[in-house]
Amino acid sequence: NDNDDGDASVVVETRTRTKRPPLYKVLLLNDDYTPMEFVVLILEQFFHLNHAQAFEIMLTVHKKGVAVVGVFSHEIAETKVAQVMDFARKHQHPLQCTMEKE
Ligand code: NFA
Repeated sequence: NDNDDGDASVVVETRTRTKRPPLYKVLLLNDDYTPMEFVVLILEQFFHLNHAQAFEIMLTVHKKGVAVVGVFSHEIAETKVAQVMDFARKHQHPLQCTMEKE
């Protein structure tokens, strides 16, 4: 009656691997036609950057051709890309915005 009668009290511990969901970089691409002020406006409106940060990133895209404007979950990144592409299209600017896995 002391719980030692052959009952195989074996505890099997399985290791749980907790993996974080992948993150996605949202990229803005340079072109020759979209006005600088329009790009700044987009960065302020959709990425919540202050004017100085928005201007700085706009200039980086202008000079380097591309820049990361933010890192998000897949769903948020897709939404940002869609918002930028819709807004640019609405104003007939060729601005391109894409996402890629980090
Ligand atoms: N290269 C554009 C211009 O000279 C400005 C621009 C910056 C466009 C960043 C797209 C992205 N008007």
